[in-house]
Amino acid sequence: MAHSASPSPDTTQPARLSVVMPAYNEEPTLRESVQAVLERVPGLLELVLVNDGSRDRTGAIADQLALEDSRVRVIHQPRNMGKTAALKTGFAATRGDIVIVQDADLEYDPAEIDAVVDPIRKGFADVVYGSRFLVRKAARILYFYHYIANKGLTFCSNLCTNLNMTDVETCYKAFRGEIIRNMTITSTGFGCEIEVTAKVAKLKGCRVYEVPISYYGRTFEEGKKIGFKDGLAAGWYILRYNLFCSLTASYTTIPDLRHGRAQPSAPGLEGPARIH
Ligand SMILES: Nc1nc2c(ncn2[C@@H]2O[C@H](COP(=O)(O)OP(=O)(O)O)[C@@H](O)[C@H]2O)c(=O)[nH]1
Ligand SMILES: [Mg+2]
Repeated sequence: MAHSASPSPDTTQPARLSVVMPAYNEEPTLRESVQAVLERVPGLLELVLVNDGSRDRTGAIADQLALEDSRVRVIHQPRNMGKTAALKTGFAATRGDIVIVQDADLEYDPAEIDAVVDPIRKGFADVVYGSRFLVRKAARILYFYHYIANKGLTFCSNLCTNLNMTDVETCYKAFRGEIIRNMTITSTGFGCEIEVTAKVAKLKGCRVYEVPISYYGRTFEEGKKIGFKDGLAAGWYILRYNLFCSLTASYTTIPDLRHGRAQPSAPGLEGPARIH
């Protein structure tokens, strides 16, 4: 099915979901992560798995998973290029009405994806972030300095975007497909978290929501890789993408957000213009 920059949602069909999973040396957790997505995500159209030049068996496991389930599509980056580059490749390959990111390391539970994308499915949101800092269920207690760094980055990002977010660095970012597929992404490393947020904020009329999620964080010993340098880079990206990047430079085609609106007609999120 073709996608344009401004599709009208088909209100008779359930919204189809693309999950993008970047994976770099995730041999121990990849199979379980993929299976969790396949089993626990309703309305899953495809899982676009991007093997980011891994040096372990990630690529071979990914190919095997694609043989086992036709919803799994694997893309191999020619060499390790970082999470942002992997996501960029993955986003471009998606075909779903809704696109969400899922890391390959089991820090986030795919069973919660349905709740994260729910405001988009119901026509209330264009973008939803899963927040680890809203009222939540289970959350592993980990590094305090990471928490401070994350809060600091979120605060500075909010100052520039004027969006009152609680967790800009979250993995769970969900978008109406035409928004993320039309977005230009030029940062590297883990820069996408800041860049994407800044570019979403530039879109007039873009309705951004947060949904509380659980967080099963891992330690550096268990494989966490993001570090101090990534935090510094994020600080620079906040300035670069908020102050020195225009709306037209942020999108190949600026998505038309007039479609798919819904107004609450009753308590809860039931609205007349549900996407499904
Ligand atoms: N660290 C790192 N992660 C990558 C890279 N390419 C893809 N990824 C994937 O990006 C996701 C997030 O990585 P992780 O180290 O867990 O970062 P964090 O959870 O944001 O601290 C995982 O699924 C990684 O496998 C890369 O070059 N470096
Ligand atoms: Mg992680």
